[in-house]
Amino acid sequence: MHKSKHPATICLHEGYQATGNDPLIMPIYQTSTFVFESCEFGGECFSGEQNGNIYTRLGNPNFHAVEAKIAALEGAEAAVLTSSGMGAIAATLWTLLSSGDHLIAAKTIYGCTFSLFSHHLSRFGIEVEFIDFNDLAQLKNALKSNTKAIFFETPANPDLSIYDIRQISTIAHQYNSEIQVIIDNTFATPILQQPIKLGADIVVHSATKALNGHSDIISGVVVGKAELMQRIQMEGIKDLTGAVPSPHDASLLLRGLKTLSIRVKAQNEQTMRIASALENHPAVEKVIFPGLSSHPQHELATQQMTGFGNIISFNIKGGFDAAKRMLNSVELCALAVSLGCVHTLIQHPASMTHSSYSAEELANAGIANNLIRISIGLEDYEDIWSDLNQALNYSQI
Ligand code: LCS
Repeated sequence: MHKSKHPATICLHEGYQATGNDPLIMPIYQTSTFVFESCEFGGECFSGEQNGNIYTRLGNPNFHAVEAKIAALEGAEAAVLTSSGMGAIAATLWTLLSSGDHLIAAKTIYGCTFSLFSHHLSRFGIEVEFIDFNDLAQLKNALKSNTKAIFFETPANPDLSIYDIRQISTIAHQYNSEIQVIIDNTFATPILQQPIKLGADIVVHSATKALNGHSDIISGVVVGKAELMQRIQMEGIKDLTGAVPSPHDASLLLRGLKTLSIRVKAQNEQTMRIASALENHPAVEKVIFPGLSSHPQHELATQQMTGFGNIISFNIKGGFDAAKRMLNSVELCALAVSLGCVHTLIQHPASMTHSSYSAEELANAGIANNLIRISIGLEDYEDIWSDLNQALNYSQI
């Protein structure tokens, strides 16, 4: 399909288009392997001379449909589907990095990504340096001849920091055009932000979140130049991690993606209203949401994104005890990790999603014990607010 279609149309039509007597909905290719019409054809599929299906760890028509849709949404050449967001990140880094290389990462990122970077990559001789990407002097000082990649989330999990993708990519590429700028675009989704168009090289997603939207699969995706995606597929996924999704999960993701654009827009609207209501609640010390003028990078978010997303973090008055009282008294909102889906989810980053950070690392990353993160879903605004309001009131008793 032509790439200039609008996002809502791409969400529905890209990747699989029924023609003739085809089923409207793509069938599920629930198979581990594919039959070769001849020995010669099989060999040519392996050598890359033929584009045929081989074995599901190397690709599957359901994966290709999802990959085409997400690549088109991100304005990129290609995408590779993985079994999880962590699979996407690991497959990318295992493909790009070798012992002796240097990775520059943001100090506030999802807990398991932080754990991979700080505890595990070092076991394989990779040096990781954590910085604040809003301080560009720190970035300039950190760049070295062995810097191979830069990694950050924007908005970041869970402090919703916004980083300037265009400026950071320019600085990195001016230093060395080979440096791969990797953006985790999970919070924004390609509906709100397209990092590759702003100069980044690679986008990764936890497709478990808004891309699928319904909390019924774990999945991930890597997006970027076709040649590099081919390497990530054939090295990072095929040989190094085996982080392959199932055809059934790919089919669920293909379905979830059909409503991505409309879900994101509807969730954005009510998240803005909830953020404003939280700002006026006496139990709340501070609301962190890029759509509020009080957010330190509100202007940048306005330029770089076309909406502010569905995640709000806030500090509650009364410390960890008040946070626990609130989280234990929500009724409609689910006390659960994950985000971006149609249900409203609420959780405590310091003891849950970011528990792999030590107390000192949490303080350095700005994740306090009274910080609560909410992912606003598609329930009616009045019902979400009524539940949050009663839980906030109860937290202060
Ligand atoms: N990147 C970001 C920004 C994430 O938030 C997550 C998971 C991942 C990558 C990893 O994706 P997964 O392997 O789970 O598909 N974040 C979670 C969170 O904040 N709550 O639960 C999971």
